[in-house]
Amino acid sequence: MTGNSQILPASVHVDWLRARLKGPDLHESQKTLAQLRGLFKDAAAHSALDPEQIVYRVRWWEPVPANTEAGLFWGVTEVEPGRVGDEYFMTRGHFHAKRDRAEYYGTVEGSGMLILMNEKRETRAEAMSPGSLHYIPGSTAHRVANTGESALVFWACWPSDAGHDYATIEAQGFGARMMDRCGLPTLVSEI
Ligand code: PAN
Ligand code: ZN
Repeated sequence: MTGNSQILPASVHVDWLRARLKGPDLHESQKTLAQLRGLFKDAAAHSALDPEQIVYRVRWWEPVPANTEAGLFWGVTEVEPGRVGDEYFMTRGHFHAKRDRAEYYGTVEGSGMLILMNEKRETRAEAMSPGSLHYIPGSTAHRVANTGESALVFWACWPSDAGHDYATIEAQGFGARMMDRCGLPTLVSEI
């Protein structure tokens, strides 16, 4: 065989202008309003909405098995525009199970807020707009709210051994919520 047998086509491609991932063996998940019961503050507003409404979709690539030490995953999340009462559609949010694992987010389309909370429950937000790059340090829970009128699309790159701890957020939430206040996205403390 010639040396060319070592040259393989890339298996996964990114449409950089729209961020979408294409390739075999990608993982996909989506969350509907029904699956996000209990996430939003206004339960009455939640039950008045179509339970089948999709809030967000994730497509991601695991080039190495989950929990592989020192590997990396790449994913793309699309959060639909919408609100439950005054609260913007958002992802569930999580700490990484291995607390010290960091992550990058990069915004491609739309506008939103990256909500970050440290282990002392101190909560802050970074504005997301096309091109914005966000470093999420270890020990920092992260959630994204779509504060715009169109889909919010961002890519993420995280360690393959990070894991996801959803239970802590399900039990305690974030220290603040991203709410529409007179048409402006506002971080409203839960305390
Ligand atoms: C992202 C998130 C994705 C969906 O890929 O998993 O945006 O949010 P939830 O996982 O909170 O539902 C990431 O942060 N990976 O680690
Ligand atoms: Zn993460």
